Amino acid sequence: MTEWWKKSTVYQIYPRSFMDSNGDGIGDIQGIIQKLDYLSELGVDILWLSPVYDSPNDDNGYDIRDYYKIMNEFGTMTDFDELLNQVHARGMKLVMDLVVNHTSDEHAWFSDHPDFYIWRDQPTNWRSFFGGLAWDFHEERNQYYLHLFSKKQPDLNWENPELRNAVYQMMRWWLDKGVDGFRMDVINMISKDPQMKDAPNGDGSSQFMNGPNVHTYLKEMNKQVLSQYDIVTVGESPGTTPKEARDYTAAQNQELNMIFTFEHMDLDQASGEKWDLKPLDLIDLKENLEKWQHGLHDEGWNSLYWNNHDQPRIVSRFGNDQQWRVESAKMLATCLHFMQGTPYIYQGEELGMTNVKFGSIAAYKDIETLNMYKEKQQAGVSHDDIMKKIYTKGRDNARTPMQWSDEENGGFSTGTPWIQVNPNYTEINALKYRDPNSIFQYYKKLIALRKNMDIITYGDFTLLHREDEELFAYRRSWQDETLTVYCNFSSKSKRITRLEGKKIIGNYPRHTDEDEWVLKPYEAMVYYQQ
Ligand code: ISL
Ligand code: CA
Repeated sequence: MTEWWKKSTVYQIYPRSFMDSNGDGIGDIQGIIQKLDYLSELGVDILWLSPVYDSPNDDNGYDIRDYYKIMNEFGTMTDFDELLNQVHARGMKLVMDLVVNHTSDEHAWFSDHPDFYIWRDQPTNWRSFFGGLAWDFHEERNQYYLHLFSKKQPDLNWENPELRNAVYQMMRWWLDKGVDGFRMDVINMISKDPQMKDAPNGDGSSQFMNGPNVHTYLKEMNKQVLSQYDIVTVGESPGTTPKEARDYTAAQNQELNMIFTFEHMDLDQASGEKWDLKPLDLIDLKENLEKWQHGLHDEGWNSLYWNNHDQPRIVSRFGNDQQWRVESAKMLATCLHFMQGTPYIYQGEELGMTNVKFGSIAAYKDIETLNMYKEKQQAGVSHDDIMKKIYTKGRDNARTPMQWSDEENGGFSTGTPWIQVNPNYTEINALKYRDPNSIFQYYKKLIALRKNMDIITYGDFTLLHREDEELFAYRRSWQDETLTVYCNFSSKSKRITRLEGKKIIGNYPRHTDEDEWVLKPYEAMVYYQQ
């Protein structure tokens, strides 16, 4: 089968916040259908939907109650089938989120098939990702069950072959319907070390991330399901090194096509805790991405992303969301999209949407944020200090509704949105997406260039100006072609030496022909030479 996904760009939709078609304040499938022409115009190849399955929404759909049913708030299976047809009719593909490390505790399996879950008489000291102990006591059974995430997300027991078969059957059901692949939620956590033991600081990750049988299970899944279809797979895998990533993604291993890694998302934290804030050192970012570019160049494949529904907005994070918002949004896009791998765009990134600062904790909805607020407050951290963490890293930064227009609620809903719209919707919205200078049009060009230039897909990667703390520059080379990418990550002007060749894209209209060139604030430019 061809590796078509190597030339594709993926667009992630968080359905709850994308477009509300019926005024109940919650985005839905008909809303997505209304916006397909917009996405098609952007030129993306694959749409990835965050979970749309039936769920009590303890974690916004990442707690699935029924894998075979669409969440009522989002619509019906008929709406879903229409969406799939409409996506295909536009020559795009549709990828589903597959959440099979855990289910909701309201899934029928939790009572009918308790042996599908993980039970112990005594808990370990592991902490859950969402705070508190990762074990909860179940009265009837008189035992503890494991939940790496919320207590309404019990972990599945992949040691049980019956459970694995039930998962594979469900995957086949969706693939037979015609979906084009899966993004697999925390798939590197499905195999737990059977000896589960207490861990320093309650961090049990070495006993469940990339655990003892994970490759056996993925090879089995590949053989029984994935290899039978022409699809794309991407595994979400926190705590994974390039070596482990090769094991998951090298073609001959027959597991997954690519994975989401996290190292570059953890560079602005001072410790293992995401809320322990630290400013980004650009050299760390450059060296980290260089390591991944080299690590997966000949074997395996990278996914490229700055944003998703769990991360703050990149323009507020590594760019400048004030004076240089448009410039820095385009610069960040340039920096990412000329690397080797499959790029992912998260809804609103193509508009340069920013982080949000709600004054009151009551405006926040994310379980991770709310649990953290309570824990820190109990530990004596001041309200202001906690809010600063939320403003910088909270997941709701990415989850405020899409800003379609300057109308009420940013054109997202005629009702009351489930989470407030970022008040900057009056300035930042999709109304002028056809303006040739818009961020949207810039992304559109990047997507088209990737399709037309093999060097972007196959070329090798060399970091330039390694020591420079403000400039991210690199070269791609393939056969007799080279691409030179220069990105200024600062609001200062930077003098550089003249680049040879032809400029193929940049976020400022001009470039001088003098011997000494100056990069403007957040300027990005790419030169092509043959
Ligand atoms: O979001 C995180 C930190 O802020 C991560 O720890 C995140 O929980 C982890 O990357 C796993 O994420 C995925 O699984 C979670 C879900 O809450 C996330 O939205 C999802 O992307 C549990 O299903
Ligand atoms: Ca709705």
